[in-house]
Amino acid sequence: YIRHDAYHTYPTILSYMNTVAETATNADVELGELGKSFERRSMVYLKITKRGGSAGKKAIFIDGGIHAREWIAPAVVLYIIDQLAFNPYNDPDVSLMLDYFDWYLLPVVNPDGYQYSITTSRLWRKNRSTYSGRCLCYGSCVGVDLNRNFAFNWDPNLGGSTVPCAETYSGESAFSEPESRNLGRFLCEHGSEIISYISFHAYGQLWMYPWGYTYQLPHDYTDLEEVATNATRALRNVYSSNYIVGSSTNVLYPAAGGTDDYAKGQCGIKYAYTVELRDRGHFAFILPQEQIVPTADETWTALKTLADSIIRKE
Ligand code: 0X9
Ligand code: ZN
Repeated sequence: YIRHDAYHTYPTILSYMNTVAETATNADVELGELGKSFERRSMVYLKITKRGGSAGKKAIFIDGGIHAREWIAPAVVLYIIDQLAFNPYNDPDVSLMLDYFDWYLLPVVNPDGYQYSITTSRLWRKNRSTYSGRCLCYGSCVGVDLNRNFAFNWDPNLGGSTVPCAETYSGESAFSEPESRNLGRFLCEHGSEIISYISFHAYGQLWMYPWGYTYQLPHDYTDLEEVATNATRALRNVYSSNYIVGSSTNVLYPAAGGTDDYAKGQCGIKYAYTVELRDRGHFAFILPQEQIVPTADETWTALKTLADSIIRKE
């Protein structure tokens, strides 16, 4: 098993996921692969369902670690996996969550970048792709910002960059990267089944919904706003962490090519969110390990309320 008060390498995360798939006591757990990363790492997810079938249920898809240095995001996804698969606190809400939804959990969208941020460069953000033809300015032009690479209103000049060395390089074209292609394909293949997509990032304590590519709001934004407001209210009740709710362009900045816009705009997933976890800038990306469990705890509470709010609305 795995400690939740420490960050883990990608190989450790993979072996934990294998263990969960074999030993889960509270649900059926299936291991799946979205495809391979640029460096040929396996992008592994878990599907967690109620014992004895899931016919016709809606699903909730959760990911983390699309940005390498945001270590709290994979850690929170692992904590959620643990709660759903083992229900260690015998929480009666968990069976409700499994009664109503199937769960897809992808802890690390960007395993190459994540591993690189552990072994070599703590503040790495992008993936680790290299292509012949990309310039070698300033000695290093490795990597694309995967959250600028999704094919819905893709625009490298809108919160991204056409410069390969930039931190927010959007890529040569939409879906130029295997990681974004793999995730995008899965989301749209399961688009009619998935009712909510939640992507964990850090930091800033923001619970954001689309759009990121425009200041305009989705036609159903009041539904997204209501569910997010309920979730963050519940979150606040745990350790008094304040979250701001709003569309990502309005509460953060415009940026096209994100996963949330793609999930909603291209795949038709109604409740699409990007969540910036703790903190508000004190430790920033270097969130101490002591804060993993409290962050995961409050986020888990938010997630229960989110699921419950969706049940009651739909
Ligand atoms: O810029 C991002 O990709 C996200 N913030 S972060 O500091 N974690 O890098 C926010 C993405 C919000 N969603 C869209 N812009 N679509
Ligand atoms: Zn991020």
